[in-house]
Formats: sequence, structure tokens, C-alpha cells
Amino acid sequence: MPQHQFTRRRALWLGLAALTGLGTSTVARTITTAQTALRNSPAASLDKLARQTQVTGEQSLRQRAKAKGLIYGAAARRANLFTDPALAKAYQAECGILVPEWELKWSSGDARLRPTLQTFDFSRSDWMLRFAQSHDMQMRGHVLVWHLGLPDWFEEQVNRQNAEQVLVRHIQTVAGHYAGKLHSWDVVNEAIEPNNRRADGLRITSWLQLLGPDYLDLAFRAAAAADPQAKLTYNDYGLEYDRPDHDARRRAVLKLLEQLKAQGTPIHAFGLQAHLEGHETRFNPNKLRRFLADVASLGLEIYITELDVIDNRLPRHPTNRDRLIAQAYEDFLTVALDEPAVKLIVTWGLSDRYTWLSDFHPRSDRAAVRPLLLDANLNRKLAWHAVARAIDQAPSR
Ligand code: 9MR
Repeated sequence: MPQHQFTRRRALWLGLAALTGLGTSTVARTITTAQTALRNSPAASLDKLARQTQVTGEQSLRQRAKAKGLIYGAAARRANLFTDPALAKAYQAECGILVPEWELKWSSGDARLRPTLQTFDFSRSDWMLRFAQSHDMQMRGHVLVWHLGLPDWFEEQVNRQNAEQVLVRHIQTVAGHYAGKLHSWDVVNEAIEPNNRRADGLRITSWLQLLGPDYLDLAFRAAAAADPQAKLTYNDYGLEYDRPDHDARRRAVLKLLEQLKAQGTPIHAFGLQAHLEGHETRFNPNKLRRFLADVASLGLEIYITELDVIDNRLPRHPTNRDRLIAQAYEDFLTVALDEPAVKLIVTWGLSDRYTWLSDFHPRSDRAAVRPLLLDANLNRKLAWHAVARAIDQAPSR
């Protein structure tokens, strides 16, 4: 579908939905938006407003994905699965793969994988693996090398003299502990930042400053040695839209992946986080298609690793908001799943009951955010149906 149809339809929906969700001061502006969109829309695209919103059949996302040779799953925190049996049951029902949101980071939330420079604490991440295995789910590892989620002791105790040894030992020990048991590892996360203005596009992080640009190759080699079976992934965000910042990030990520492949770094997959922005209308299917095809042409698999829809700038009314969120999921996934290299879809959480977005991107009107597939009562939302439909309509792998 050409880009303008997506854009028009979303502009129209944003306009119409806003009528019931916003105060009178904004109504005049949104009427104009809606009218302009209506005027510019041929009758055929108006029909799409009445998009089908439900799927038939009770099959879980896990089953639907499997039927297509895909895997669907979600991120979770141990504390939530452990204390909330209804939530745990929803994960068992819907997910073919589990991603610890905190437990495999050096330090995040209540999880301290690295309490000290000398020690490792696998208690929480082992619990996650047992949960996954006992419900016949796979697990993927997130994350070995990242500039965030580092322990308090890091800055004081890691220096140019010991950085390489610290990094390699971390990877040997953690990837080694789970060797042969994980689907894949995010080996390096978010290493690109064009705004940092380096010619190679690399983000200026502690790892870069301590080890130089070779830290990526070093990390992938250590991971390959520690776990020869896991698919080793480079994971990043800000790559989905037709905007100058995303253009720059796509270019830099592609360059990095090309370079890693050219130098023989053992990398097997690219992770597209896909934290979608519900209000963003600049979605260009052709640009996304092209980017995914370029990544695939390097011989890499593609995983959608952190999918959700940021809804803090959408209208308040849940009915309208849910329609727009569902559309964002479906528009994105319809394009992404057309690329045969895409093998995995992970949402960054499953139910609106627990999501990073309530802390990181709350709404100014204080209404609860609704970015995920199940509502806070664990009922399937339009977004669930949108994802199910996109999977059902995807070509088989
Ligand atoms: O969702 C995660 C949040 O709960 C943590 O506080 C934060 C820091 O560890 O990380 C969040 O997850 C991030 C992921 O690890 C990498 N991509 C961006 C995610 C959202 O910030």
C-alpha cells in the first residue's frame, strides 16, 4: 500500500478520534485536520475506516505465529510473574518465548545480576528460565553490552586497564551459564547515536571510551565462544519512521551491520525494537521494507524485539485510543512480516497492567497508558486482534 494511504487514514483517524477525546479548544483544529483528510481521501480509503477489528477463533498468538513459522512472545519481570498468577497464566497462554525485562541486565529494577565486580547472581534469571521451560517457552537473553543498566560500582572500578577483561569475563560467565538454552542473545544494544556526530555513527558510551570501536567485535566473539548455539543479535531503536532522525539512524545501523559482517564478526541477527509512536503519521512502508530487505541481504535474520505503542499523545478516550493503537500495530507488522527474514515478534510486555511506559512516557492527563495487547484486566484488546490478523495474513516462513 502506498505511503500516502497510511498517512491519510491515520491523519483522519487522529482527527476524528480527537473529537471525542480532547477539549473544545483543540476541536476546531482537529475538525480541520479531519476535513482536510476527508477531502483528500478517495472513497476507497474511507471504507478502510471500517476496518475489520476482530479475528475469528480463539487461537493464541503463540499458535498463530507457529503456524507461520514465526515465534511470538513478550518481555516480563520476574517479580510480576511471581506475584501475579493470572498474569503468569496469560504469558503461558500467549507466548512461545519469554524475555527477561530486567533479570539479565547487569543491574536493573530489583535485579542485580552483577552485585559486585567479582560476583554474579543468577537467582532471578534462573527463575525466569525455569518458568519458560516449564511452560514450553523458549527464552531470549537481553542484554550483554549496553551503556545503561550498569551497576553503581562500574564507573569506579572499571578502567582502561581492566575493561576488556571485565567485559569478556561477563560474557563468558553469563552466556556460558545459559549456553545451549537460549534462542538468542542481544549481544550489543543501542550502540548507534548519529547525534553524537562521530563518522562511524557510534554512540559515545563507557564501552566505546574504554575499549574503542572494536568493543562490538570483541563482545560478539566472546558470546560466540561462550554459547555457539544462540543467535547473536545487534539490537536498536528509532528506525521505523519517515523522519530525518530515523533516516540517519537507519543509515548508521546498516553501515555498522555491513562492517561487522565484512570483518567476519559472528553476528546472526538484527533486533528492531519497534517502540512505535501512536501519534506519528510519518510511516512510509517503502522505507521500512527497503531497510529490512537491506538488512536481510547481509544474511541476517531479523527479530522484532520490543514492540509496543507509545500512546501518551493520543486522545484520552479508550475506544478511540485503542483503535489508533491497533492500527499502529497492524500497519507496522503488515509491512515487517512481508520480509521473510523476520522470524520473531516480541512485545515489550503483554498486559497494560505492567509496562515501562507508565513511568517513562506517562500521559499528561494522567489517564493510564494502554500500549500493549491485553488490557489491565488481561482481556484481549483491539491491539491483540490487530497483531493476530497481521500474523494470520503473513506469508509462511
Ligand atoms: O523496560 C525497561 C525498564 O523497566 C527499565 O527500567 C529500563 C532500564 O533497565 O529498561 C527498559 O527496557 C529498555 C530495553 O532494555 C532496551 N530498549 C529500551 C527499553 C525501554 O526503555
